[in-house]
Amino acid sequence: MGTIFVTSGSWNGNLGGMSGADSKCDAAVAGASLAGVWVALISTSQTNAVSRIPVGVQFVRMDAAIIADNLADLFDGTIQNPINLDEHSIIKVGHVFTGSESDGTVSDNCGGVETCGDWTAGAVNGEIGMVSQTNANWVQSGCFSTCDAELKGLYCVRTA
Ligand SMILES: [Ca+2]
Repeated sequence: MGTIFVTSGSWNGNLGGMSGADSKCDAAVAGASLAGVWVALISTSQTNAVSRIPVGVQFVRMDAAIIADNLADLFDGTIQNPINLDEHSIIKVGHVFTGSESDGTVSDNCGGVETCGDWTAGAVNGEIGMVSQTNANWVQSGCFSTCDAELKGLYCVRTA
């Protein structure tokens, strides 16, 4: 448990809701023949990302580099190494959809709820993270207004 990768794939903000985002993580996991149960690290207007992730585990990257010592450490505004390895342990650059603030709750700092319409897209705001970053920008790097256009990845977390 606790491994986090960034997907090699990228999509627009129409992820098919939270379940669709989880399915994209499942497909990446299957494609790389990884074990376990995984979820996408995203929030919706109804669910905070922090509530989807287990307490009491250490978070590591695909190469076992430590990301955070526990859930509180993951969402305290800094991580120990950037989450820039994909499911095949290949370095990725760019952004991911998170819909989340640095504390793992749903992003609402740009005048709405920045979840690309709870991941159904349309030209609404979505919060994104930058995979190269270890400050709060890893999960909250800005609101993004063209959910229906540009492509972003996802962070996937092993929860069991
Ligand atoms: Ca931390």
